[in-house]
Amino acid sequence: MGGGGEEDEHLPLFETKAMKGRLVYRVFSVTIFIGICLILAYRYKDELPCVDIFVCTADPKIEPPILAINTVLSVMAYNYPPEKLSVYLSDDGGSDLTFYALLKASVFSKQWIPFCKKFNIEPRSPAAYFSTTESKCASLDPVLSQESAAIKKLYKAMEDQIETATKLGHIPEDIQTKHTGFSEWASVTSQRDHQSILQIIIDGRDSNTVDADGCALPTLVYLSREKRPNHPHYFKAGAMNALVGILDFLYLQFQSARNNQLSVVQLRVSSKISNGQIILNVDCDMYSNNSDAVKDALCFFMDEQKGNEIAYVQFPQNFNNITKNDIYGSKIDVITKVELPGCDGHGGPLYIGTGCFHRRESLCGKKYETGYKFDMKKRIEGKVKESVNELEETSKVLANCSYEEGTQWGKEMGLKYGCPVEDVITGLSIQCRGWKSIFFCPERAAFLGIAPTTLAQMLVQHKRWAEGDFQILLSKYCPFIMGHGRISLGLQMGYSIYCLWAPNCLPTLCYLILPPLYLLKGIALFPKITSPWFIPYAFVIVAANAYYLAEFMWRGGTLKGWWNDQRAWMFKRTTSYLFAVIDTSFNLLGLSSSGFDVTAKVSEQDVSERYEKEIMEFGSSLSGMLTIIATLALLNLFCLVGGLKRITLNLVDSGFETMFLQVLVCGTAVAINLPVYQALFFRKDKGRLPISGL
Ligand SMILES: *[C@@H]1O[C@H](CO)[C@@H](O)[C@H](O)[C@H]1NC(C)=O
Ligand SMILES: CC(=O)N[C@H]1CO[C@H](CO)[C@@H](O)[C@@H]1O
Repeated sequence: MGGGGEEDEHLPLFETKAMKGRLVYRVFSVTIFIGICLILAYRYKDELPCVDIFVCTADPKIEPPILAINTVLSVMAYNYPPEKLSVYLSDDGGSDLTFYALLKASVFSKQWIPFCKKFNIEPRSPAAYFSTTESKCASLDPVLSQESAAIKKLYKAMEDQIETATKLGHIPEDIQTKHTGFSEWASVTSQRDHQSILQIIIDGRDSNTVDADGCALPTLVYLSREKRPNHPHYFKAGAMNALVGILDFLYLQFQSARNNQLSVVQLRVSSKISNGQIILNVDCDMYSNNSDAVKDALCFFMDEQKGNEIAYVQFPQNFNNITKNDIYGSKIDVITKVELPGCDGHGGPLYIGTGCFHRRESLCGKKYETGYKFDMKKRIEGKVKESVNELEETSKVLANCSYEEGTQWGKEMGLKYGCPVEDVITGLSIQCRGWKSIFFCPERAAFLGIAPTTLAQMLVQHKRWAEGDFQILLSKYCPFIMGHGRISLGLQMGYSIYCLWAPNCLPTLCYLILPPLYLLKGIALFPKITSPWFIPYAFVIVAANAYYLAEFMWRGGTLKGWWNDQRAWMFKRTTSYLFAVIDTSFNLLGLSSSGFDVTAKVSEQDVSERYEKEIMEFGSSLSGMLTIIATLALLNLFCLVGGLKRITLNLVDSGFETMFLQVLVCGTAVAINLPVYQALFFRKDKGRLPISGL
């Protein structure tokens, strides 16, 4: 000790430091927790509940059958006892092509599922698997590479057959004779006018139906509910409700209405066929990227202490085709990594319509009661003794138009009708009935979908969301009214972030129109740089943007991605949100009713190429929205040039000092609009902005 020099003597003998990477450690402990849950789940295999999976598709042109069956195959291959898994493809397009693709997929699944389980491959959507890991596996394991090549050949053959039929537009006669199901289409006049079509393609109860390894297969059902021109069909909410249903509705909430018919009215297709206690719903473009996701979700529902109050477990919406700098701001990372976890802390996230596990009862309208305990093991079986054909016949009627007449479907039961974001009000009502929900955002995405690849797709999608959320605000479902006293104030505010998206268009439009016009005229709108009132402006501008930038970068974004995100927000606000406000106002005045636009999931070759090069796709359609974007861009450019000229010619009193903020606002708008000028004046490709079209 004494041997050290002067300086050494003053050094402490030990010190305590906060550990770096506490976040990493927390994530690590969560994974260990999940691991332990999984081990428990493994130990109690018999106690696992049955899970029904609904895959929803709406239009075979926009969402091609091959996309839908890849999702179906990925969820059929979950690491979960197949006899406890049932997969329903809800085809609102009523297309025999989709049915044909599903038949093909059912045959292919007999090879695909054992292959997945044998080599534990991920992801289990064949298209995704063959496009990613193929090259890697070839060199590693000779057995795997050989089998993989064989499976790939089968997959390609199936894909070819489906694509040939899709190109042809109908199913060839010789194929039609191979399955009686096709005869249903003889009486289908159009997508909007047909009877219920229900086919149990794989009957999980049948011990003779096994995969190539002799293991059981999950039940696989094709459903296209009845549609008639004079019956409202309520889009996805209607499709989901035809499936949901409940058999063991013991609490008789609606008994006053129709006591004796109660059990009949609540029954819908899946409750009749499989009646799993847990329901997972995914959009047809969202394949499973983690074959253990079902078990992960069950860890929440099956927790002894807190599991009983959970109505749904929402996974974030992730995308597999986002480019590095995300030109359309699709990644919504700030929403999924900051806002929704925030809602989670206040009672639970919104239900966002896809990638969500539900407790069947809460979705069907049950109120939460303290002390409620549901025995996951207890499963009330449907009439399983019926033969497949009988079961098809008796289940089919449950998807008919007339079935919902005079019932609580769409009101107190199932998904709510009458709003473009039926999922959000459905989630809100579930929470108002006393249930909690969980937002689960694992590092590895559990579901991967397709993000918009053109500006038009993105703007249309956002118009629907913003319009739906704004309608909620103005309706009796307003979070502050309906949620008052039922959910926490924090959560009410959480909902209002989205409900207030649409009216955001007004201030944005003001900032994009007034400062440039006044700049051109030489009239000052903001304080001079030398004025003390300049300080709060400077502070708000710098601090708010710095904060948002930091938040964005912290979540793994790039600087350019942030800039693109700002542009995407500006476009959404000046077009999608504006149109949402206008349409909602018209709606309130009873002038028109809104429709539901499905966003296209496929794009032309050259469009994809431009998307990958991160060149914005304006295209020629949707001219209303594009006209606004181009006009605002040109207005700002013109006024900036005019205004700067006026300042440099000293036509304004102490020019820059007075006009600094206006030049800043206008200049930022011009900088952010650069791709618009490029598209207007310099680009020659098909994705440019046709000046003549404006
Ligand atoms: C999807 O799963 C794979 C593992 O198969 C993983 O490496 C990848 O990171 C996941 N994708 C996302 C976006 O999390
Ligand atoms: C980068 C990327 O993966 N892009 C893909 C996104 O999805 C579209 C539509 O399926 C594909 O065409 C792109 O190649």
